[in-house]
Amino acid sequence: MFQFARRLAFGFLCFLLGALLWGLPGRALGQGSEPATFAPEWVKAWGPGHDFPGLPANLADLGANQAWDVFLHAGHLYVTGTDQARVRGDIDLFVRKYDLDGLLIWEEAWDNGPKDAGFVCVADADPGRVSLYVGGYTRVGNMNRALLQKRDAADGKLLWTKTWGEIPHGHHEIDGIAIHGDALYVSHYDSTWAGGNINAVVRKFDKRELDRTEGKAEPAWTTVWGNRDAEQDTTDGHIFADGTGVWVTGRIGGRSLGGGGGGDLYLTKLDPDGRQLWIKTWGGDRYDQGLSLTSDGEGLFVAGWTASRGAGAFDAAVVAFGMDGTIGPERVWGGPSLDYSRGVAADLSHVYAAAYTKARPTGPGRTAILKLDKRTLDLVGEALWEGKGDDCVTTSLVQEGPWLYLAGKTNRFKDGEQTFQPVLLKVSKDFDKRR
Ligand SMILES: [Ca+2]
Ligand SMILES: [Ca+2]
Ligand SMILES: [Ca+2]
Repeated sequence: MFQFARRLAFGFLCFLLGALLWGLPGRALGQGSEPATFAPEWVKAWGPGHDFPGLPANLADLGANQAWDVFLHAGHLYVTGTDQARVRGDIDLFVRKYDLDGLLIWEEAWDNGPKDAGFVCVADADPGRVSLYVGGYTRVGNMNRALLQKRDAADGKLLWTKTWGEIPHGHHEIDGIAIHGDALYVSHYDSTWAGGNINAVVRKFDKRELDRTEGKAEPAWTTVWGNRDAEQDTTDGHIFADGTGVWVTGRIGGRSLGGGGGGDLYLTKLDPDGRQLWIKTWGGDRYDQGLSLTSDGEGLFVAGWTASRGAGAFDAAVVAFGMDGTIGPERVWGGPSLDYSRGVAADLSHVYAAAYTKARPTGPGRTAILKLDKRTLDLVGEALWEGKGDDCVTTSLVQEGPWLYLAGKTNRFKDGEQTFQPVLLKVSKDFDKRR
């Protein structure tokens, strides 16, 4: 529940912040009087979709029907998330496989408890087959336990499930998985009730041991950072690993939920033995958080949000780092109301970020794609999804060749209803050249 409670708190806070700015003009995009728009190559939205009854329409990144991650491997897209479509009020994990033309190859649902969530999926080539790892949480008794699954990527069949978590009434949520050789790194955060204390955690597993024990193997090590008894120290979004260790982002040193309590966006590096080599922070006096990252092996790009800088409320932030933690250029983007970015990808020349933007605090949310010069992070393109949308297709973004693939949720196919569906988009990297 904490995932949702956290976003609820964020949403209300942003609503309050935004309400103070109610009279300001609502142009979210930076340049020009009419924002450019993009038209997806294809759109896949599914399920009858219904969120919590009575949920205010202005609460953006909250709900039970959402694609939380998309992963591209060997010409296929893997998508995981949550949906509420099968049994009202019961939230299930889903996993889907598509080809790059949007053809659905298989879908699986996992209904273990009242709340089961998939937040990250990673495909990996084992000898003789492609495997899929899925991370999230499952509600068991009075706690949300961290959830790690392995599936056969050919048909989605579940091979094993592993859960852990120690804090009664607490929340343990996996948001990041990275694989290098036989090393499988999992990032999660562990929260006490209502988020009084949150700790950032990475565990390393041996892939072969997990297979040999059908998921029962213990981690090779567990590393925890931040203030262990207080404060909010999270891991968020994707992580990256190579032979020298693993890089993780999130928020460190926060003292309350929502926009208060400060805390900073960070990037940290752990070596293959779990030693924390360094941690670098970015932000100001107010709330700053890294929500995901990507790496091309030569540098890292963290996407998130900042209340310390920008045009008002929260703004989206993209921050470049060297592999050694050297802080590089940054891009802060948004208007007077709520903006943030979670999906981020890089190719040879550009960084692409999926951003959520609100023109007005109580208006619909819109999905924007930002195109940044990879070296300077100068904004070279920006566009909103065309049409009258109410979307948040910003939770994950991957790229290959001339295409971007975005995952999130949308309300645009249920016009007039307060309901969202998980959604997956394919968009040209030349989106900004259209129109
Ligand atoms: Ca803590
Ligand atoms: Ca801060
Ligand atoms: Ca803003």
